[in-house]
Amino acid sequence: MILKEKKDEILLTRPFMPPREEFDSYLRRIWESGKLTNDGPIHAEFEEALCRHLGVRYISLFANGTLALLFALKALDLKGDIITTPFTSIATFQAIHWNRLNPVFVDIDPTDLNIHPDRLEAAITPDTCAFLPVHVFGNPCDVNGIREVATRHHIRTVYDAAHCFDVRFNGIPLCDFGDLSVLSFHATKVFSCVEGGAVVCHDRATKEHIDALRILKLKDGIDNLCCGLNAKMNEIQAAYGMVQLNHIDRLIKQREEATHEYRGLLSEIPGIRMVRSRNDTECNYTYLPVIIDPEKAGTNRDEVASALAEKGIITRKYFYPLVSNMPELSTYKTADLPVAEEISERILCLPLYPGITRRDITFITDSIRQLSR
Ligand code: T4K
Repeated sequence: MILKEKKDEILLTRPFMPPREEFDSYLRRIWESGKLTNDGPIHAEFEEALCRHLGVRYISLFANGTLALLFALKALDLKGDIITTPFTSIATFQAIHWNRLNPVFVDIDPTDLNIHPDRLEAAITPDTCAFLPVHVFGNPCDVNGIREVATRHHIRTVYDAAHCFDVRFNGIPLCDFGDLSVLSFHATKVFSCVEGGAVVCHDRATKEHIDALRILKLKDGIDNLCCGLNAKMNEIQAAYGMVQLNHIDRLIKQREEATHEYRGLLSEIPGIRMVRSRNDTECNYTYLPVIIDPEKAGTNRDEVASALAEKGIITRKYFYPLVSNMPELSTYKTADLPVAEEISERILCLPLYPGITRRDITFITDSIRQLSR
């Protein structure tokens, strides 16, 4: 057991920094061409490369995941209520809010922390215009159940798949479900463009519509300036993404190995539960969320987070507080959300990134063990 204090911080995550020379070759092209943004050649290459890598037909790139989500909703021209989860990033709510839609929060399932199709169906009213489920921590929602409910009620589905790069469900890319699906390429994500995001859609007309909304440009004499907004990805972000693609398989493998290491060590500590992934899922091991049961663990989430912080171990309480509990949103609260409330009080994301050492994982888990009875 490693008991000594560590001097260096163990961050929640560390972005993979690709070899400089690989990025430099793209920078050279950009410097030579002088084309920095507005649908340049590397942007086009990156879209194609991503479609091939992920196994989807159409992708529209954005400056970040929040804007991608905002534009996915915008593209569907929705009006009314949108049923979503309170257990998510505030970004999910922001996209709803900026589209002047009303969020209706429903409770989550305690096993996968996602919203269940039965809950979605029970919350439908004549004002419901769409579902916005989130595949939290990259664990798939019940996509088939949600599709069945959505089809029966003629309701559009946009998935917040911010955590889902390279996740596959029954062999199908998870980001290919729903009418639209949205990825984030933020620096803290499995796959990064420094900042970035994407909307995945199923047909060319929808892609062209989304693309036209996110660029300040006159196209075929039609002006998109009024209902659109500048939200596109630039050439340097796209170049960074191209380089990351060369390494992503190995990076996910390293995350998988670290996750297994954690699983073995955490299973010995009472009251600590890792969120299980489904057998039918190829995971990307994006986060390392644990749920701490205070009765069984003899300590609680906040005590663990503080004690780890004192040792330089950086954690995050994703997602606490619940979006529905944020003071500015009190007018939206629609129902009791007991499972989401409890999970948000007990969840803690532990450090996980490619290259985290076995020694660090042992230090982290030993530090938690010391707190539990
Ligand atoms: N939907 C969902 C479900 C989401 O979770 C998110 C974003 C979105 C939509 C929107 O996507 P984006 O618009 O972000 O593309 C982070 C991220 O900013 C955010 O992307 C993410 N979700 C959210 C869950 O977490 P913070 O404020 O917790 O990250 P920060 O800066 O505290 O960093 C966490 C750790 O990573 C620290 O230990 C430091 C380390 N780090 C971070 C950065 C940015 C680095 O080592 N290098 C870095 O460059 O928000």
